[in-house]
Amino acid sequence: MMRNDDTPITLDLFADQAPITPGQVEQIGQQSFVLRGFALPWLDRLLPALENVLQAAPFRQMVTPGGFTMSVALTSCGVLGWTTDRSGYRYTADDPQTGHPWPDMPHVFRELAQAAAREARFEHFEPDACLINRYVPGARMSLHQDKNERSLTAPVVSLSLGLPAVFQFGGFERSDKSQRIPLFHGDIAVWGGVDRLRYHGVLPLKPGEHPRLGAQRINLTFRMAG
Ligand code: MD6
Ligand code: FE
Repeated sequence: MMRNDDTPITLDLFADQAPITPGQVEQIGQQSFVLRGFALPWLDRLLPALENVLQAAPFRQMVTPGGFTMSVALTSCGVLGWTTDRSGYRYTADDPQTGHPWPDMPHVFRELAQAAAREARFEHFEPDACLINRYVPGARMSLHQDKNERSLTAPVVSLSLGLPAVFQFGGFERSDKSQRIPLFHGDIAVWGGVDRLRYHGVLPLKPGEHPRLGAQRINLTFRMAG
C-alpha cells in the first residue's frame, strides 16, 4: 500500500470506508480527535530535529514490570522521559542508559503539539515529555491506559510517522469493545478530558516500506507528565 502525501488512501481493512483526506478531522470520542495529515507541513523541520534527538538518546527495548521485553523500542526527549523496568513504569529526568538528562524537546516538536492540541480544543497544553516509539513489522502495543502522568485530564498528543498502523481505541475497562482506527504518516491523534483514561493499543505492524521512513513506524506522544 502506497500513497504520496496528498492523495486519498485506504488501508485494506478499511476498504469499504471513505478515503481519508489530509485536513479532515475525525471525532473518535467526546474529547478525542484524529487530525488527518496535520503534521505533513511540519515534517521538513521536524524530521531533522528527530534525527538529532535519536542520536543523543537512541531507541532501546525496555522490560515491563512483568518481565516481558517490549516489541516496541522507546526513547524520550523533554524534561521528563518515560521508562519501564522490573521495578515499574515511571518518568525520570535522566536517561537511565546514559545517566544524563533526556535531550531537550526541540521547539518544532512543542509548537506542533500545541497547535494540534488547540485544534482539538485543548488550550494551555505545555508538554514536558515526549515519548518516542519505534515499531518494526510485527511490533505491537497491547491495550493499556496512560496513567503515569500527573494531570490525567490534560491531553496526550500523538503523532504517527512512517508505515500505517491500526490503532485500537477502547473504553474504560480493558474488556470494553474497541474501535479500530487507521493512523497514517502525518496524522495526529489528540485525546484528553473525559476520554483521557480510555484503553488503547496498536495492532501488530504490517510489513511495508515507507518512502520517507523505510520499514518502520515512529510514534511521538506528548504529555504533561510532571
Ligand atoms: C502508538 N500510542 O500510537 C501508541 N497513548 O504507537 C499510545 O500508546 C498513545 O498514541 C496515549 C495517547 C496517544 C497514544
Ligand atoms: Fe498509550
